[in-house]
Amino acid sequence: MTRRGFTVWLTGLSGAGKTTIAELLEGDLAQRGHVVERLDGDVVRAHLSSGLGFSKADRDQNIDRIGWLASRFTRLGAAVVVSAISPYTEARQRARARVEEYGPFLEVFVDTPLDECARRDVKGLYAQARAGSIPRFTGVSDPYEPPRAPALRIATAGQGPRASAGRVLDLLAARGLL
Ligand code: ADX
Repeated sequence: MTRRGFTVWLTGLSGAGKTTIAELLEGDLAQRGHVVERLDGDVVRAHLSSGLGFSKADRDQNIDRIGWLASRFTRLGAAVVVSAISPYTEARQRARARVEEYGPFLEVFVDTPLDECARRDVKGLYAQARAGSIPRFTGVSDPYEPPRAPALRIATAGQGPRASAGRVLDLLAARGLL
C-alpha cells in the first residue's frame, strides 16, 4: 500500500527539544509502517549545507534546501520529520508551499522558553553565546520569529519528550495521517 506523504516541521530554539521529539516520532511512525525520513538541521548542516553559516541568507538557504528535500520525500509517500530552528516565518512559509504541492505540512512549535533552553544548555552554546563568543545566536543575538498559527504548540516545560511526541501523534491521527 502506498501511503500519503506528509511533513511534520518542528521549529523552535536551539535546545528546545526538537531533535529528541523527532527521534521518538521517527520510531513511532516506522513502527506504524511508515517510511520515515528525518531531516535534522545539525545533520543537514554537516552534509548538504556544510559551508553555510548563520547569517539570515545562509539560514534561509539551509531551510530552503530542507524544505525542498521534505517536498521530494513527501511526494514519494514518506512521513518526513524536520527538526530545525527555522527562525524566519517567510522561510517556513516557502517550505510549506513546496511541501503542500504533494501533501500536508504540519508546523509544530516546540515552545521551550529561552531561559529554559539556556538553563539546560545541552551543547554549552548558550553560555558561549552570552559571553559573546558565538555571534548571531538564535534567541540571544539573532531573532526567532515564533509561528503565529502552528498546527500544534508544545509547551515542553513540565512535559517529557515522550508526552510531546504523543501530542504530535494525536495530531496526525486527528488528521487521518497515521
Ligand atoms: S537554522 O537557523 O538554519 O534553522 P539549524 O537548525 O540548521 O539552524 O542549526 C542550528 C544548530 O546549529 C543549533 O542547534 C546549534 O547546535 C548550531 N549553531 C551553531 N551556531 C549557531 C547560531 N549562531 N545560532 C543558532 N544555532 C547555532
